[in-house]
Amino acid sequence: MRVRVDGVTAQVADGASVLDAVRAAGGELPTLCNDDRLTPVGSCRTCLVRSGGKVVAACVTPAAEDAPIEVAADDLRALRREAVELIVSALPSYALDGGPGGGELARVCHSLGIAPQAAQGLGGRGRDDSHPYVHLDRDLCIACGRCVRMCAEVQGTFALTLVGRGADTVVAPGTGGLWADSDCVACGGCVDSCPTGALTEPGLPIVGRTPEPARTRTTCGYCGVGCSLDVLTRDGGVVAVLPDHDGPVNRGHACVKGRFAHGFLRSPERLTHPLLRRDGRLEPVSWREALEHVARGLRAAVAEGGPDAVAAISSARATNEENYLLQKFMRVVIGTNNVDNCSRLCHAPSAAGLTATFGLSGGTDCFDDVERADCLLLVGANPAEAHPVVGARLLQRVLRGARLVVADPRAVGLARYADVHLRPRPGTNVALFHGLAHVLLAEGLIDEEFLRRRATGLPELTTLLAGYSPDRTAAITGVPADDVVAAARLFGQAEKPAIIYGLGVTEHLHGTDGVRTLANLAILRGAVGTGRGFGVNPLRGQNNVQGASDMGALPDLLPGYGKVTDPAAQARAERVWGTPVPRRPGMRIPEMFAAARAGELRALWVIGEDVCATDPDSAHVAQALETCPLVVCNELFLSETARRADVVLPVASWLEKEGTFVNFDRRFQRVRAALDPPGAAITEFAIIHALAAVLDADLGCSTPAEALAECGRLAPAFAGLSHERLDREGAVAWPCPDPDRPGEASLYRERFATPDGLAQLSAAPYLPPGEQPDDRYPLVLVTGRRWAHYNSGGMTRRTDNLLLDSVDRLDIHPADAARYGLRDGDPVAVESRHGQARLIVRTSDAMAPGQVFCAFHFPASGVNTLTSDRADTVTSCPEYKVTAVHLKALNPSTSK
Ligand SMILES: Nc1nc2c(c(=O)[nH]1)N[C@H]1C(S)=C(S)[C@@H](COP(=O)(O)OP(=O)(O)OC[C@H]3O[C@@H](n4cnc5c(=O)[nH]c(N)nc54)[C@H](O)[C@@H]3O)O[C@H]1N2
Ligand SMILES: Nc1nc2c(c(=O)[nH]1)N[C@H]1C(S)=C(S)[C@@H](COP(=O)(O)OP(=O)(O)OC[C@H]3O[C@@H](n4cnc5c(=O)[nH]c(N)nc54)[C@H](O)[C@@H]3O)O[C@H]1N2
Ligand SMILES: [Mo]
Repeated sequence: MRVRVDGVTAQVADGASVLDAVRAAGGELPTLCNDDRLTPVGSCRTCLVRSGGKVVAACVTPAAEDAPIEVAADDLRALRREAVELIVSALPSYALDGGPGGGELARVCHSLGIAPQAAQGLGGRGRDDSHPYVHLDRDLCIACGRCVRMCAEVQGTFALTLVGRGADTVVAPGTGGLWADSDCVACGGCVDSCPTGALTEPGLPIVGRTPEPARTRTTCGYCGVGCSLDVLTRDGGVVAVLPDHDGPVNRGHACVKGRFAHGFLRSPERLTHPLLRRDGRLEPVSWREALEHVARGLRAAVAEGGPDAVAAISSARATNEENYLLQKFMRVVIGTNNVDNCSRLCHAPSAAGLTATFGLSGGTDCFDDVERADCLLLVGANPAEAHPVVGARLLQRVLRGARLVVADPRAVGLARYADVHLRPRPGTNVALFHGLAHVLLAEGLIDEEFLRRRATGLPELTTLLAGYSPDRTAAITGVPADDVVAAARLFGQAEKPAIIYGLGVTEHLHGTDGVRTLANLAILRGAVGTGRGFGVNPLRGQNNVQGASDMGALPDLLPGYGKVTDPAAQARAERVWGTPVPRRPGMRIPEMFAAARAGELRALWVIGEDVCATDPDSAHVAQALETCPLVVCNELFLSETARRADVVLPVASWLEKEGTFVNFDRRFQRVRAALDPPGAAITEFAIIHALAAVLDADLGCSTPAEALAECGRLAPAFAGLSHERLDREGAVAWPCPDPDRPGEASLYRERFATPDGLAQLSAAPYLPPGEQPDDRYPLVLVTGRRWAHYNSGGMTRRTDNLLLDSVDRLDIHPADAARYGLRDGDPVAVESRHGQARLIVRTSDAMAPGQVFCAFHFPASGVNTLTSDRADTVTSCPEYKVTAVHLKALNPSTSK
């Protein structure tokens, strides 16, 4: 549509507002209550213009071809000035202290010629500084409602409201009372949107004060969402971390971890020197001494047990380039395939299941496609807490009309918005998915044309599904038959269904079967590889768990997923590396510990994984480390694992190094150093090179950029990627074989990448979980995540997130709590067949009777002494989601 603004013509999209038209024509128009991320409300009158002869607020008025727009006329300027003067007059004198370079309000005032002295309010409404990250100065609030809309329309928490009347209107938590006691999940959206400084975070001074902080664009190093962030630094410290408005996944949003949890950087407990165990104690030593000790230990291990007596656990927290270099070190310098990463504990079943079903080891589609989905099937994932930015986008999709089916034993997060909430007994997914598939088939809700042309395995599956009627499914899973039917109909009748899933599918004895039988549902509907649906997408966990595996930090796969046993893949690697690569697949993480306990593993290098806190059956893990003659640990802190190591190497964190991460939907993004690492800490990249040098080896690729380039020569899927390209384009998805063509964000439009080009339906039968409750251990413990802490908690416990959540709690249904005589806040001993943990009781209606839930963010509580060594039969991913336990009240409330 063509619009005219003060005589200048411009093109805007249909439905554009007058404000859009003014901007398109290059006009300048101040705004206050407007934020492009939010629905406009037109309340502040700062953007008054004349359109079609009438004075209107530009942000809420649709532009029209036949309505010329006037902006610059003197009377309009005066109107705008009066509107803002009125707002400002009620504010205290310090409101405009930041000067013209200050906050948004100061800039607007400057542009309208309003002097700082216009702020003459008396104030006196007070502050709320109760929350660690969000502070409120009520006197600066102009009731524009941006924070309230941010909380509703972007975050979806609905924690804020406007209270009071007229000039006294002010933002407040909807629960009344203090901010700290509200539903706020500290995403920071309200602070980012506030134009006046009424909402601020501690540490972030009024902008405009000199010196301006330096700004570094990077990718978040917590979870796999891959939020693009701007890190503001000054004097060697972080001033603030702000979401990038153009971030491909986060689009101007963030969460409590990426946005606020950076305090660990300056923790006095940060490791700043290499440590070496002498006479049982870890003592600071020089890098030379530490590395020579490691080199001697590695040589001795190889001399005594051969190269396979050495193993490394690579880090999904570290960059692609570091993971690439480590697996190259193990394969080329040591000569073993004994390298693995925490994908083993997490989404190894996704990698195996999706490869078997569709051909590639990653989600099938680009997350943006979810915006078109009309039905979301969210299975065993709690994105509201574990992937908050994705969770927020999913919720907005639902609020705008998509149907939602949640399959999770707990009523958490998005479940309260679900059309149908399926609550299977933990460990019964395969039966549930077959039950859903049974209904799709029985009711003709399948895409026969797609199944004929693009899939295989239907006859076998059809035979199997005969045994999974809704009633039989209900008997196995505990989900009412009617709910199975209702959910299948919602999914089956949707035009563009989407499957999004998490660890509730993978961390089971039959996790790979779970992934494959879940994928069946998308195949039956023709909702994958057709652009019609959003396919099948795991919410991968760590910031770079996809990348660590992509880079070949796996015992059976080389960079780019060539099998170590495949002569063609071997030949490619050997051409690039110039040395033979070991042929025999290496050990997986649990096999490494078993080999250590058996005395066969003589050196273990653990990089950025706190195996003694987060691997299952942790008493046995500690035993393995005690038996292994050399344990080296790269860490930021003296973790449970570092404590037991012989050598501890201090490393740079994600905010202190260069490289790339791959997020959950296969996008490569740049990671950039915003700070120097503390003390003598250096990057893993530098450490691996330095150790190779002490061993008289040269790994080549001296910079991270060169390492990614070399990986691209070895792995065709990454050949089109480079740091320089990512600097230019921001994010690029793999497969990306060609530097001149975009990456393939949505896969399989022509054919699947399986050997026959077809999607493979799975007819795996339901098999029961490994752990079963009995009379002695009658409850089922599910473990998972809480929003404020991250995995081992090594980082988040060293930030003010500790003020948001300070203990590991055991969630329990009120009826079970009553049976055990437990009340909220009581300490409780949880005992399994493997160990004992100590937690604090929290009764919760979100729990089903007979089940309890806890996280594992406080190693001292001992949660992973409880979990068993049972693991997915295909990939060895631990059965973290099912442990039989019983409870013992430690301090019965009757005695209080
Ligand atoms: N705040 C925070 N965010 C994180 C992390 C963190 O520690 N803290 N960790 C990151 C990592 S490494 C990962 S892998 C991701 C994990 O992200 P998620 O996969 O979302 O995490 P979990 O909470 O472990 O498990 C998800 C859900 O599975 C459900 N579940 C358990 N058993 C079953 C079952 O048998 N069937 C079904 N259908 N559901 C079941 C649980 O009730 C739980 O709600 O989060 C990442 N993000
Ligand atoms: N009971 C139970 N246990 C679980 C799970 C569960 O659901 N239930 N989930 C499992 C899953 S999915 C995962 S992924 C694992 C995660 O388990 P871990 O990987 O052990 O946990 P993190 O806390 O993410 O990170 C481990 C350590 O890495 C360090 N670190 C951070 N950045 C870097 C870096 O750049 N370099 C180095 N060298 N170190 C760094 C941190 O200080 C921290 O101590 O936990 C698993 N454990
Ligand atoms: Mo994970």
